[in-house]
Formats: sequence, structure tokens, C-alpha cells
Amino acid sequence: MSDDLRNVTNMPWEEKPAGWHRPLWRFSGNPVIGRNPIKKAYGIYNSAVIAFEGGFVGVFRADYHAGNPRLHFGRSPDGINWNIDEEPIEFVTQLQDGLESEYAYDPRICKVEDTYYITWCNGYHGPTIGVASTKDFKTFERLENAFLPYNRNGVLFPEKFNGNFAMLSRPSDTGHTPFGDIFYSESPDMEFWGRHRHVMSKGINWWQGTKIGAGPVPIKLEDGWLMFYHGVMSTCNGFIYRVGAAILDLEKPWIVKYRCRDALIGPEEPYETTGYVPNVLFPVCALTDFSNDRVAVYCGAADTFTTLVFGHISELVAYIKENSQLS
Ligand code: BMA
Repeated sequence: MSDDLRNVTNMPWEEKPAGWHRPLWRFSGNPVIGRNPIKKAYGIYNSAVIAFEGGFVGVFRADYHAGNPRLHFGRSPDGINWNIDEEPIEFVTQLQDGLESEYAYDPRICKVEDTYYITWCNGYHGPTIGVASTKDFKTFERLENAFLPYNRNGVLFPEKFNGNFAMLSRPSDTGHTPFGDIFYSESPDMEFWGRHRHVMSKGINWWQGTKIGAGPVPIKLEDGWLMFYHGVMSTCNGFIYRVGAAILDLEKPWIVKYRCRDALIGPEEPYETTGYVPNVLFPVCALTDFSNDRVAVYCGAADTFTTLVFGHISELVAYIKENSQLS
């Protein structure tokens, strides 16, 4: 990851509230994006933000009044106040066919070398991983879908491994998927994907007993990759989504070195427990400032709002290591 993305010194931040004893805490200004943020959409959530040219840009999941989600571009001077385009991103493409997009949701942005890649859950006869690239956030080029349906949570690594791009994903089903593990795949060209490896299974404990899925682009540490993920629990009244974290091997990131037994934060505030889908806190992207030991994680809340949580990287890593449970 380039140094400007590791040390985003102007990222949103608020100190830990007195008396709070968990390693992630909420922004007091949540939700950052509330209901009806643009004319076309009743909600913007599960969206990706990255530092760019001194400010911030984002690719946003906008859920239209017709119900279907599309991707919109937005800018912000501070990562908190967003100006989101009223019209969806218009992709250009060199490809001739096969690029239907019945819907688009849960985007991620990942800079690899000099290019920003966008991955998302793309509707192509069921959900799969859509891919696009941009260098300037003005022209967005559609590339081939990474996988066959059904798959969700396509999350790229910001570095290549042995010359190959690397992506985490979760093979799934056409519906709301009552199962799911995290897998790793490589590609020499961002088109043909292989060398699939299993990374992590659901289970171990109840909060992540139903399914898990990669969240933000993994964050490089000295001794591994910090991967935030969502863990899902089934209850008599539906799913509950919480935020967890693991540390993956630096050279072979399909090897899990530490996996936090506990959820780091879950839906508790009204904007997390009450919305179109209650009890969802879904981590999607992270900004880091290693120079001040800080991380900010953008989460979707209740499939309705965009919110922020903060943490100190060293405290988080120590917590994950101290509370690691691998099986
Ligand atoms: C998943 C995706 C997410 C959503 C979550 C909870 O399958 O649709 O976008 O946040 O369910 O509804």
C-alpha cells in the first residue's frame, strides 16, 4: 500500500469515549449518511471510501426506491460530509458482452500499484463479483466478472503475491445464504482467477456461527494482514451481523495466524438495530493513519445508514492476539 494511503493524517477521528472498554468505538456524529441521501435512493450503506488527492472519494451502494441497488460516486473534503452524484457511475468497457449488471452492491475500492480497482456484488444470473478499474475516478472501466455465480464479498489485497493479484471472497447462493466461508484466489491479469485456497470457516463460536465474509481491504502490519470481517449469527428472529478481525500470514494470506474469538463491535445503537434490515453492522472499508496509530472503519448499519467506528491499531492487534481462537 502506498504511504499516502497508510498515513491518512486527515482521516475522520474521535478519541475513545471515557469508560468505553472495547477496542472499537463509534463516531458520535453517526450516522454519517442518513436516510434519503439522494433523490433516487432511500439509503446509502455498505460503501467504499478511499483517500484521494488530499480529500476523500467513495463508491456508494445506493438502494433505489424500486428496491434495486446501484453504484454511485461521491466526494468529500473530510470523509464525513459527502457529495454523492445523483446519477449512477457509467462504466466504459472494451469488452463486448457478458457484462449484464442486474444490480450492484457492497463495493470495495483497492489501490494496486497505480490503479484503483472496484469490486462489488454484481447481479449476473445471481450474485457474483463485478470488477472495474479507474486511475482518476472520472473514467471507470468495467472488467470481466471475477467468478462464476454465486459469490459475494470480493475484497482485493493492495499488493500482488508472486506477481499475482489476490482476492478474498465468499462462495454463496442466490438467496440470503445461510452458510459461507472466506476463500482466497489469485489472478495474473485481473481476468482469470485460480489457485483458490480456503482461508477461514464460519463457526468456532455463536456470533460467527452462520457465515463470515471479508470486509475492508486487508491492512498490512509488520507481521501479517489485519482483516476485518463480518460474522453472522442466526437467531429465532433472523441474522445478526457483527464486526470481527483476524490476522493473516504476510506471504501466504490464506493461512490464519490469529482470529479474534470475540466480535469487536455489534449492532447496539438505534441506527444499527433499526432500519430496513435490523441488527446489521457490516464493515466495508478502512482508512489508516499508522503515524498516529489510528484506524477508521466505515460500516453499513441496518442496511440503511453509513456509519464510522474508530480504533487504535496497536490496541486492536494486541486484543486480537490475546483473544485468538483458531478452532
Ligand atoms: C448480505 C448483503 C449485505 C447486507 C446483509 C444484511 O447478504 O445483502 O449487503 O448488508 O446481507 O442484510
